[in-house]
Amino acid sequence: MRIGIATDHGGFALKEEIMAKLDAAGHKVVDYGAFSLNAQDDYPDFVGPLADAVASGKVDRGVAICGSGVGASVVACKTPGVRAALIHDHFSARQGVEDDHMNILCMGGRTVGPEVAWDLVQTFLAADYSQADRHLRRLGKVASLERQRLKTQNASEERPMSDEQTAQLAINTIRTLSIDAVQQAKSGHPGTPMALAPLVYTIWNRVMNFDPEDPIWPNRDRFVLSNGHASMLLWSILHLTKVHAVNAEYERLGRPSVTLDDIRRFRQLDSKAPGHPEYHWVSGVETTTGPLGQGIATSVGMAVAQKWLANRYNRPSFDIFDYKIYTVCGDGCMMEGIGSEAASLAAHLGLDNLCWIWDNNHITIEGNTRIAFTEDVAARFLAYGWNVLRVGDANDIDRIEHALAVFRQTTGRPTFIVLDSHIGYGSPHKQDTSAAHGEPLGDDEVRLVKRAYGWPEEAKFLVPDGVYEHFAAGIGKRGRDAQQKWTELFTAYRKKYPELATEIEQMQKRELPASWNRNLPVFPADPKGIAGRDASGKVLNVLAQNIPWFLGGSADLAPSNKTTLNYEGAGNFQADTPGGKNLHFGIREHAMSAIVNGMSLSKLRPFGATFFIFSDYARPAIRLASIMELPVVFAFTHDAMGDGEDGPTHQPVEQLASLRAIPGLVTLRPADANEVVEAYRYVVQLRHQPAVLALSRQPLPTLDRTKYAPASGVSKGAYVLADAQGGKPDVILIASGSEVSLAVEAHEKLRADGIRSRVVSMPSWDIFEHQTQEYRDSVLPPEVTARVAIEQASTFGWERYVGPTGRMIGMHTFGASAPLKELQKKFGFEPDEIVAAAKQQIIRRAA
Ligand SMILES: Cc1ncc(C[n+]2csc(CCOP(=O)(O)OP(=O)(O)O)c2C)c(N)n1
Ligand SMILES: [Mg+2]
Repeated sequence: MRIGIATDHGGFALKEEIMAKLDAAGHKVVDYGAFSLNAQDDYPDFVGPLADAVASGKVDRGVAICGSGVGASVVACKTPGVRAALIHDHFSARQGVEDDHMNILCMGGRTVGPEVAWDLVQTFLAADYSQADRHLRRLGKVASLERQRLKTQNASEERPMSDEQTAQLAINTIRTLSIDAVQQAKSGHPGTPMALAPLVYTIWNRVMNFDPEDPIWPNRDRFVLSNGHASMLLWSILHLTKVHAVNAEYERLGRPSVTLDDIRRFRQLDSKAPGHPEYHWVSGVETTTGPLGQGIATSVGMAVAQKWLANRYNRPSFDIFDYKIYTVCGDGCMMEGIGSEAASLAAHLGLDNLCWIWDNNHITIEGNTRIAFTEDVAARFLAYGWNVLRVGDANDIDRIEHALAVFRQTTGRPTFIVLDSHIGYGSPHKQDTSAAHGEPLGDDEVRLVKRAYGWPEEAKFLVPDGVYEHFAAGIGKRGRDAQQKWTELFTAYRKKYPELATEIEQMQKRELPASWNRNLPVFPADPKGIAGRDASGKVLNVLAQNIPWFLGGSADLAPSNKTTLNYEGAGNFQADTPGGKNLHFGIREHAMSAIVNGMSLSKLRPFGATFFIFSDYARPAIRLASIMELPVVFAFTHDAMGDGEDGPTHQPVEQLASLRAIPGLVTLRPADANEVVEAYRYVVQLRHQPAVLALSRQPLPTLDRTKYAPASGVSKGAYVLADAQGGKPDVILIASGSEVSLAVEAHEKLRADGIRSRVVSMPSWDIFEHQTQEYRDSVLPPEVTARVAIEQASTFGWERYVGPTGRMIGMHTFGASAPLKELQKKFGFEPDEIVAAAKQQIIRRAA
């Protein structure tokens, strides 16, 4: 057994003797002092720490001695969870444990001799708590007295809790809510909330300007939990600060975002306390996190947005946008490549409104980070150009607060705070181990942890009196004051700058300015045509001029993607020109995609661009944009074999299929320049869906819309572009993008051969799927089963439109390095192939 022992000068000699005997008997003895015989020594100085050690489970039982033993027992019992008693006799030494779960034996050094004392100690150690019903009942009452005392401590007029004590109580409430929720759910991550509760407490209650009653106030400080597995931190703080719920129409609902009941139902269906932070599902969550690294990268987009918004809208004496972004992350976020990309760009852009706090606990799932992660992270961030600070103790809220103050005073670069912490803080058996990361602590350990926190051991989901009030007086008041001040400021701003104010209001509701579609180009018929990317570039330049908050850029491919906004005054977004509308993401597709998500979360209308093949590098953030329902535009060019000579590594094959599989994502592959215009017209009006545009590298004929159907059919996802004359079609040719004009050529050839064919341009499966059955049947009449689909991509999934007997002309392998013409021939993307396939279909049907 691990035995702690303590005394003052009154029992010094006895302590030394007992220690020697315990040692000889094979116990592990921890000496809490006194360490020499000195009449100035006072028992509280030694018995206090012993009591703490027993309560926290660091030692199993304690022996406390002073002159009479009275002082020692008085001090020991001050610690919640300690049951100490002054014992003189053998009977009480046993019974104290068996009946009353005594965990510290107190003796008088001047009243019992060494033999009796040793007999008492041995009896004490040999006894076990009987756990008989009556004893459990009594102990329950003792615990309830402790609990009451904890509750009333703050309420009591005579003995108000100090700020420090209340802060500690609030922090421990976050911890214990997290522990209880994980325990109840039988799944989740308790260790990091236990460690980071003081950090989250400090950011929220002492620093952030955030009004719990108005969690969508535009100038609120942002909090991002990038280590999303520690979601109980968020649910606890959203609950304790009484953040209100808001609906999808941005209406405040007047009810809490997260109730205690939600927390009790952590990770259960429909609970507002899901496994990971979910934007859109829980008000007060600024971004969905869980895939490590995404949150920190997204927060860079939020910081970019703040800089841009401040530049456009702030005026002398009108700091409409001056918010900061606080991002908490773990080792995982530091290891993921996307984090490095984002950190590098954040420093380049001098984002001094951005603060990342790294939970440096040296623990991930497989154990200590020494097995895989030994770099000097702080040095890395210094090298990027961040302001690097360190707080050596995650429990030191004053130093955390100070570091955050340094952040707010730092200009020209983002701030990185290394926070040394202990995962599972307070857990005697799990602290500093990966066991604290992702599984419930277990009932016994929960009790020990609560003991360590001075918490009633049996209480569950306890919010002690005074805690809600404490948050109301902190963030509640500060946030409300700031929000009200801002609202007054904005009222005056609206008077002085009505147009700018209207822009801000429209943007916040994801509305568009009245003239958003003015001057959208119309392309005349042209057999040579224009590349999808070129048409896209023209549209982007119009939209960016019509919609002030429409902006974006490419991952170093703007000249190829044709995404440069080159109209007068568009400018580049850089540290010293934060009003620019051209972002240069560098060759960082992962980060770019998360950053545009962050910009969209800040209500800008961003676009990001790269080659379609590298959508693979963007997919994790595209997926999150879909989950979060963000209207981000991804403009991906070089959408198929058009990348010719670059070969298979640059030729997308499976990308369309995989993006079409993402729920909620609008994927569009326009067939000609006018379809490009219509595609943008459609996606810009989306308020809650991201969109991918797959655009051609090579020129595509601009179809003659007097001869064929108008391109506005794009808004239906698929439409009849060219139809059979004089009766219903014998065969339907369905194509997207560059293959549509091939299908039109085939259609004309078939017509010359007297065969009635219909060409369906199908730029978007997703949009088409959302049309009425009637419309879909009108485009693809079920009775016409002779069908050919043509698309320069994996045929995966086309069965749904050509049916079990239809033909698919697509890619079954990777591409090859060669000029496009040769590739088209090699892989069968030629009008004659389509004609042959169509005829076969008709013969098959006839047979
Ligand atoms: C991209 C990604 N890969 C893997 C995971 C699975 N995962 C969740 S938490 C975790 C360990 C994270 O360690 P750390 O960030 O240090 O968190 P701590 O355990 O310290 O809370 C892993 C690998 C994930 N969520 N995201
Ligand atoms: Mg860690």
